[in-house]
Amino acid sequence: MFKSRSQPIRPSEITDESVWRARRRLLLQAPGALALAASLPGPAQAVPVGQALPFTPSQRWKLDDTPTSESDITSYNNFYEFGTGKEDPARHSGQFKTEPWTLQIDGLVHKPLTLDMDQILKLAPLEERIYRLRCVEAWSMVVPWVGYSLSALLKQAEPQGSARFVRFETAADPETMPGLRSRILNWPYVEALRLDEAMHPLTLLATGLYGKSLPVQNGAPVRLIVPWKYGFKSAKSLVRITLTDTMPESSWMKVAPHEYGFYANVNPEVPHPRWSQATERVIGSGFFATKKPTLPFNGYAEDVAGLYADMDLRRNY
Ligand SMILES: Nc1nc2c(c(=O)[nH]1)N[C@H]1C(S)=C(S)[C@@H](COP(=O)(O)O)O[C@H]1N2
Ligand SMILES: [Mo]
Repeated sequence: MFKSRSQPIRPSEITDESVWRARRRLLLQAPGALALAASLPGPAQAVPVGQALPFTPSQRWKLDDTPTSESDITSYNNFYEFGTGKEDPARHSGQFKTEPWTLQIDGLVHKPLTLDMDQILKLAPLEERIYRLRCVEAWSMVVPWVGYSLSALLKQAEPQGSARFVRFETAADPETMPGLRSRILNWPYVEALRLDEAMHPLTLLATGLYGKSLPVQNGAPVRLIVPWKYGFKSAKSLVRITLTDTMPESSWMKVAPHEYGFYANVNPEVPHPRWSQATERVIGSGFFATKKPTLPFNGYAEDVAGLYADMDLRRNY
């Protein structure tokens, strides 16, 4: 049943991590795990926030680090459409409607698509991938996302030979997003990737976290996750994906071009103009927050450094 988001999520609805861990062990052990999970009440037209999703744990992308607690992941957010404070997105997103939802794929493609959430969820098998999310503000989290490679979706649309970039546009509803009253960014929030970055298997189209559909504050119902780049590239609540032949201007490039470049690859050697990027504060480590050294490409250099082989990463930040 679709739950009206005007009511706050009760603590009892939030899966305790131990439950998630036990469920995950079960999924890892059972060979018919996906079939079993798929027999759980499947997504109807509506995609309620916090609904269990059928997934198989990724064998390839799973950090050994302990995931950040679900309560930290869902209460410490950047989602400026709902305000600039870390607690604003959880507090002020109750009116936002994630159903019905459509995601449009257009531009330089042979097959433009308009998909509803049911179609998005069924387009490819859902995987759980445990990624690090590194914000440009020098904090990080470890998040068990649910989703599949964005490439699966892009392939369905059949990119044309002339396509070189992918532009991501996100929801902008002034009625339900109080942050739009602020001019801190110009709305809608826009991000972009080069086509080869967008097609890289690490680039995730995420529909859930901790085994359940995304809470609004984390980008419901469907968002982008690009784990080797600063978090701002990972656009939330996607409504449109457009393939182009020219480099799109992202919202952050527009507002502060000297601070936020197109690439935004995590790079501990290139400080932000106002602070260092050499270390990061690990969210959830309590009052005595631990700091850890930031890794090139957020630890994914082996997977993605080849994409930038002949580029000066100091200039192309
Ligand atoms: N539409 C939209 N997407 C967004 C943002 C935003 O303000 N609006 N903030 C970005 C930033 S700066 C970060 S760090 C991540 C945070 O994702 P999380 O709240 O799920 O941890 O979302 C990114 N995606
Ligand atoms: Mo961020």
